[in-house]
Amino acid sequence: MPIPSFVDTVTLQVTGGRGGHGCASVKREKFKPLGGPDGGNGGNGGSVILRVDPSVTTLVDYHRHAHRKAGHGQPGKGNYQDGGNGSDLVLAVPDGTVVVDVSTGAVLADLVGSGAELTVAAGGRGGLGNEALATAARKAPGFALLGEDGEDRRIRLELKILADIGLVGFPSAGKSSLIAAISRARPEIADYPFTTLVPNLGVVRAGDFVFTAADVPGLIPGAAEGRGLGHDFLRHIERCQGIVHVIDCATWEPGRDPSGDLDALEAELAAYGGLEDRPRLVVLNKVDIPDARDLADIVLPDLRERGLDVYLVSTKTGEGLKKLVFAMAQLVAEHRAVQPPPAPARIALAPPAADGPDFTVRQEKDDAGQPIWRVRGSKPERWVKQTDFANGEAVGYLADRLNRLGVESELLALGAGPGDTVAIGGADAVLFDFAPQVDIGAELLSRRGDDNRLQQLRPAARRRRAKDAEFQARREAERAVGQALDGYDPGLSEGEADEAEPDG
Ligand SMILES: Nc1nc2c(ncn2[C@@H]2O[C@H](COP(=O)(O)OP(=O)(O)OP(=O)(O)O)[C@@H](O)[C@H]2O)c(=O)[nH]1
Ligand SMILES: [Mg+2]
Repeated sequence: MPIPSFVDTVTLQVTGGRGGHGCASVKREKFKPLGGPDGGNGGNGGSVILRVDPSVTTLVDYHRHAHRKAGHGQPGKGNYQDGGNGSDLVLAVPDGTVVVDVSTGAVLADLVGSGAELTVAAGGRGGLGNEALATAARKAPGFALLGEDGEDRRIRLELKILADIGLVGFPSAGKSSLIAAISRARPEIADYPFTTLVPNLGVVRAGDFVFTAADVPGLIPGAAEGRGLGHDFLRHIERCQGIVHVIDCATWEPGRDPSGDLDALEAELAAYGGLEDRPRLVVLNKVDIPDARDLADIVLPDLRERGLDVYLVSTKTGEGLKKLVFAMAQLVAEHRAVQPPPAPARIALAPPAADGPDFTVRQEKDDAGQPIWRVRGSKPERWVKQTDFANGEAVGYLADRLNRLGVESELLALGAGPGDTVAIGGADAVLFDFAPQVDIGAELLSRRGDDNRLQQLRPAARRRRAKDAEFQARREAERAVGQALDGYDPGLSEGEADEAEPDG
């Protein structure tokens, strides 16, 4: 299929850059063997950003390259060097681009006004290096955090033409001919229906006053049910300030007459909805043809009686066009006076509101019917992605963070037992065997210095303490006896005293 010259809707895959990994490194200096951690942080990945550029009028470029990626962040390096951030990818889009998330169907933004922008795929954060991870309790981390992947999203861009006046009519009524006659736009014109498949925009001058007009593909009765080209393209006239009905007075089609055509068009607009408040003008076209003029003269009083503003024109001879253009201009001017055009809106895609718990735990069953504890939450899921599972210390750090957030106590409270499967995340979840603190060890599930095993004495120490206590008691007793029998030597052997002395 040849690439159309005007693409008004396109689907894009956008991917933010990956964050650079943090670096785990130890400072090396002559005569200073243990210089401490000096690994720098990874740079953040670049984001994919849409920005309105008034000089861009179509989405055709996006048709060719449907996958757009921003730059990756650089990894951190030793000697405190942070990695560079990935470069953002700014995509210029036309004014009036609507951005839809394909997976949810939600409208992310309606980009109006020069410079309006939207971050559609945020870059991943860079991982912290071991220098940044060092704390008083963890002076020399032997690991660093991994950079996160950038966001990846499928979006659809839809161009809603921002015209002041929208021309609506049956196929071949002369809408494109009218645009061509009143502006410098040169749309395709032909005597077969549905010549126009995408809207044409024209800039119209009425004296000093300038406004824009756009035609849309022909409407036929039943468009709301999908007949003809359907009525989806009516979105282009949603933002028009006025609607002009273009009525063909020279059609040979049986059963059609200007009044009936007008009713059919209004019925389709009503089925589309939301356009009721737009002022209307009615154009009776092709009056250069004698039969058409007769017909126009017949229906004119009837239409005027209905309160409509009607113009007899011929796009071929130019008759009536000047009056029509000034009527359109007046309509636009009146509308602009009450409703000044909106100031360029700067839209940023806000992260979802961070209320509610940090994480949730739910019990599920896997395919084999075995219980799985699923942990969801932005923090735990992000932490898992930052973890280098080949590095035990990094895994310990992860366990430490999860524990501090309260994931482990929540699991225990809900009845999870050692060896149960814990999944952190959604479809791409990482699976763990649940191993509460005592089974895994201090390094993995508790903060340094907090390990409760330190509270329990080691067997050797316990034996020594017991022996010491025994000795002290005997000595006390002997001293008491010695005081009674003055001058008596208790006869304590040197070796025994020595053995009781040291303690770890
Ligand atoms: N005689 C005469 N013919 C006209 C006039 N205006 C348009 N036509 C003819 O009507 C036919 C259809 O005109 P278009 O401008 O393509 O009609 P359209 O409404 O854009 O049609 P679609 O794009 O198919 O919906 C062409 O053959 C034009 O030459 C007019 O004022 N007088
Ligand atoms: Mg046309």
